[in-house]
This record gives sequence, structure tokens and C-alpha cells, in this order.
Amino acid sequence: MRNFTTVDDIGDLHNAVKQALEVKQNRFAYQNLGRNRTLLMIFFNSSLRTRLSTQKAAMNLGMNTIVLDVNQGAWKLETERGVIMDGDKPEHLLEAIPVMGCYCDVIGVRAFAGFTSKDDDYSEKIINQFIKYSGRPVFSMEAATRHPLQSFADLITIEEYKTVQRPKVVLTWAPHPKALPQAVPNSFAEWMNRTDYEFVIANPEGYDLAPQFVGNAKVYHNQDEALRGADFVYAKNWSAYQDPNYGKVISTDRNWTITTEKMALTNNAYFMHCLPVRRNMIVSDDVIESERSLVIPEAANREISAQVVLMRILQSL
Ligand code: AN0
Ligand code: CP
Repeated sequence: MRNFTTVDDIGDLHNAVKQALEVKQNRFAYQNLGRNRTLLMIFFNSSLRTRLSTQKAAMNLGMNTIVLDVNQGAWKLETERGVIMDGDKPEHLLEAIPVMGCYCDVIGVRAFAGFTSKDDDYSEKIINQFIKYSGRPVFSMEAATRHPLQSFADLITIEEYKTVQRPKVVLTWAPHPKALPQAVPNSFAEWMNRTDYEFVIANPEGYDLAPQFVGNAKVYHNQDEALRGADFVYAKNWSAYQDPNYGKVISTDRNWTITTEKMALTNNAYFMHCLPVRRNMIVSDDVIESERSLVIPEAANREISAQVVLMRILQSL
């Protein structure tokens, strides 16, 4: 595997989960694989889990890591070609990317959707420029439309906790005060659609995700109906995808918050969220603190998903 930006790059999911569970049993068995290899992690946006778990995974493999927060201390980067650079951005991404490639063997990129152009976001303009111009393998640490390291960790977590062969998994929108990307729900749907689970999506009208991510999943505009019989409830906020509201908040309806009453509609479901989460907007204190909450195991599995991805990239060098 050279680059990792979508579920397609990981191939067979059974093998990927099997490898992840083996790595989890013995995460220090491959300490020579990354010897004298350098990982450069580039953040255009904030992070807690991705930063720590990916660095930890790299350390497990004996790699060195360099972390660059582009917005703190680096030159501000112009991303548009053809711009007369007489403004506040002293450097262009088209020089910065190959320069960054000089100092490392593998590059991780976090660059959220900008919400100024749906075309730019959905063509993955930024991460594709890294793939094209860095000369290095590139993996997504959440790009404009997907967060595959998160989805892989979520899949590992469901496989660890499921008690039936074909669990019902519900991805539900929940309210949030600020506009958030569609990357996490898009990606979760993309991965769930590759399993044999019963996978459904619940969101208010106006919040349908892009059809290529919804796939064959049934979409409910009534959350209670969707939650009935659920084995896993995966909550997440996202901003509107459909025009003319792309990237906008069109509802903060707290009837969609996941509460004990909502969880009572399910088949004693586990609660999942990628974090960071706003309590009592997305989920009540009681639910996130309950024994059925998997938010911490999910975060722990981020180290494992990152390690499998780094191992596969290192093996391809
Ligand atoms: C980001 C998002 O919704 O995509 C990162 C989640 C992993 N969340 C926020 O910006 C709060
Ligand atoms: N879940 C996740 O990616 O968290 P961070 O934004 O903190 O990295």
C-alpha cells in the first residue's frame, strides 16, 4: 500500500481487522520496520487523538516523527495556483510540499474541508496535491471528505464488541453549534457499507450525505425509528452537504441529542463517537459515562489502525 486515503486502499477488511488484532496483541514486534525512517505529520487543523495515536504508532515501529502545525510557526501557505501573492501568504503549497518531502519517508496530512468550494473539497484538492508533488507515500489524518484512520479504528472496535454476526449499526446526526465537516460520517458510511452489517443512517431533512457515501444504506429522517433494535449507535454532527446549504448549520435541534431515553429504544446498544464531543449537545453525560459507551476504546484503537497503515506503507518502500 503506497497511499491511504479511502477504504479502497486497505483492501480486504477481514484481513485488515485480523492484522489489527494481531498488532494489538504484540505492538512492539515490528520495531525494526521503521528504523531510520521518518514520518512527517502535517496539521492544517487541530488534533488531540490523531496527533498522539499516530506518533505512538510510529514509535512502536521504531520510526522518527516530525510534527508540523502549519498554522503555528510555519509560513502561511497559498493553495491556489495563479494567485498574485501580494497578500499575507509568503509561501506557496507547490514549493512547500516537495520541500517537506525532502525531509521524510512518509507524510500524514490533516486538512479539513474549507467549505468555500464544494468542488475543491470533494475533489480532495489539498491531499491530492501532497500525493502528486511530495514524492512520498501520503496518508490521510482526516482530509476534506474522509477520515479513514478513524473509520478503521471504529470497525476494529465494533468487531471487538459485537455479540451477533450481523449487528445493526446506526449512524445518527446530532446537534452542534458550529459547522463541522462531513468527513467522519462519510468515511464511517464508506467503511460500514463494505461490511455485511445492517447499516442505516438517521439525519434531519436537509442533512443527507453525498449519495456516493450513503450507498445502499437506508436513510431515516426520524431518529427514533432508526434507533429501534440498534446494536451500535454512532453519533456525529455534520454540516449540510446539499446545495444551497453546503457547509452550513441548518438545525441545532436538541431532540436529536442521544440521551438515556433514546438509548432505551435500542437493543441495549453501545454508544460510539470519534471525539472530541460536546456533551449535552451530541450526547448526554449519562450516556457517554455509561458502561455501554465505547468512546475510550475507540480512541485507543486509533493507535492500532495507524500502526497497521504505517506498517503496510513501510513494507511498500
Ligand atoms: C472534527 C470533525 O468533525 O471533522 C474532527 C473530528 C475527528 N471535529 C471538530 O472539528 C470538532
Ligand atoms: N477523532 C479524532 O480524529 O480526534 P482528533 O481531532 O483529536 O485527532
